[in-house]
Amino acid sequence: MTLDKKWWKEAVVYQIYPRSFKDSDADGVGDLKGIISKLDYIKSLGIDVVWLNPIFASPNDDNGYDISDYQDIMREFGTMDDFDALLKGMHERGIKVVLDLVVNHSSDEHEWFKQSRSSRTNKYRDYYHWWPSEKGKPAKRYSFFDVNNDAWKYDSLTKSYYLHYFSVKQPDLNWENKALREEIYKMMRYWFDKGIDGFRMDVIPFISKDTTYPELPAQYEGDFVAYYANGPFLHEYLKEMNEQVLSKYDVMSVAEGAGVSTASAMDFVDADRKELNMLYHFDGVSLGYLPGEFKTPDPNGYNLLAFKEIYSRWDSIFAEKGWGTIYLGNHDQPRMVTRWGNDSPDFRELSSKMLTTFLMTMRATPYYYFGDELGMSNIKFDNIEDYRDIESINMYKQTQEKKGDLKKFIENQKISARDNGRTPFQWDNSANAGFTTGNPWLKINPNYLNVNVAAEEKDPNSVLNYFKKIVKFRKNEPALIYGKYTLLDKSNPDVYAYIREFEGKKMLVLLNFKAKAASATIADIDLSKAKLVMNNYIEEGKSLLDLRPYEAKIYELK
Ligand code: TEU
Repeated sequence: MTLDKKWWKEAVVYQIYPRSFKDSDADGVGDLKGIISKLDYIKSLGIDVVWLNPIFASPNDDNGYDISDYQDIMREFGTMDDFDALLKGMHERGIKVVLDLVVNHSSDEHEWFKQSRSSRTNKYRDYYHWWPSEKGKPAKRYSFFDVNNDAWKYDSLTKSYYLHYFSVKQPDLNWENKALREEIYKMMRYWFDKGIDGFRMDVIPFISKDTTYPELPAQYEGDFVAYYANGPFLHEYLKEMNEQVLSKYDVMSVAEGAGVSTASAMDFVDADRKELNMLYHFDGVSLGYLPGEFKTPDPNGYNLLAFKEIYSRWDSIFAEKGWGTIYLGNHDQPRMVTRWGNDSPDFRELSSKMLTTFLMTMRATPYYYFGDELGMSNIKFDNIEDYRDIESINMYKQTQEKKGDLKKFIENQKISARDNGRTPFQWDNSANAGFTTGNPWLKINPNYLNVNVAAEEKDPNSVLNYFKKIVKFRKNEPALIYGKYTLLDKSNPDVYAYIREFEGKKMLVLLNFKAKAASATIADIDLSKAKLVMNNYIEEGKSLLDLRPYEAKIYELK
């Protein structure tokens, strides 16, 4: 295997949700000046890249994923001068900055859409997807956020329907229109010329549409997401984007790979295809939900054997070329310790460290979500009134309209809702966890009194200090970055065991995913000279292959 070394393969990416990181002007919403005030904290983590969720002008129907001006900063977040200062501050600390490219759709308050909907002959009409009503209702398309999951909205001004895969205020942009694509490339160059280091590309697999809008083809059998991710000219557009923009800069690109499988992933990230560098998949984070239900956790929890199969399969496709990503949390996910670990008082810290060990020892670029380094957990709202996320609010309305079980809906959302991962960052045990002196836009987890930066910086055995330690360990250990991954003890239902090896060096990773003692079975590997180099327990355990609840161990094998 030829080793195609790249900085973005060796990086640890830290995702900041600006709305919830730090508020500097007491409006209860995080902002860029707030991030600037915490640059030294970010530096202290030892990470290399910061991914900021959308900071652009937006009415915030979907918290910034509905952009009304791609070259202006969201009013609540500050000004372009603030952004320039933030970028400078990050670069001075050797940290790269990746922004969020949301170009499958814009806000309906974008000037382009205002023009487009004003008349059927407006020059911006074909920047979006329209269906004239005299042709009847167009074929069903699924909308993630519409109360009726209907992706066509009738607009009386021109007696036409427009397409919106997400909320009604997020009309889909028409990438089949070259003039629109040129506008997007121009905007990307604007940000790259300012010095940003890459883009995370929001649902980029969805951008190409068959503009005859046929009925869902039979081979997709109700699987709209897979259909959306297989538009007719998707890869032509990504190649064009690379040729016209990405290839001109030393930058990274990562696709949010909704609808992308191991069968299609290389179409996006095979370097020979000159499209994108990386993508993140949804196979892992979808595990443990009941099929066909809205984000309904399986009462039996998730199956570790399936978890191991998914992450091993995604490693295997990049064995020779391409490159993977690894994450367990982001702004669309609940907190990883609640979803994948155990947020009870006995196990929250141990299982946070165990999950972090997994993320930092796989052969993929880790995308680590802010707050997980503290072991922040789900807030588990009891009332729909506490939610701010359009997805939770509209799906609750849908359940109400369908006379569904609202109590069950709320119970499910305690585990799976996106707002669980969006509660304000917990800085200290002062009012509002030090996030704001105003009224926070979203409630703060009451556990901030002991789960916070100030407390954990002082505790050598905190989740935070473990995070810093293992990030540093990974960055100094090429075997954990480029090393070959081999799954061990495949059928073990409790322990995830694997080897990472590079240039003769072997690292054994043992992770107990359960709240009980468990043992690994490892044959054909000489463990006689194994040296423990990382452990999430303070005291070393009694034997190498026996693990205590949620124990994570890394051994260097001579
Ligand atoms: O997410 C789109 C997406 O497909 C998944 O995140 C998921 O299906 C969605 O969150 C509904 O559960 C991206 C952004 O990450 C998300 O925050 C936005 O709401 C969405 O696109 C629209 O821009």
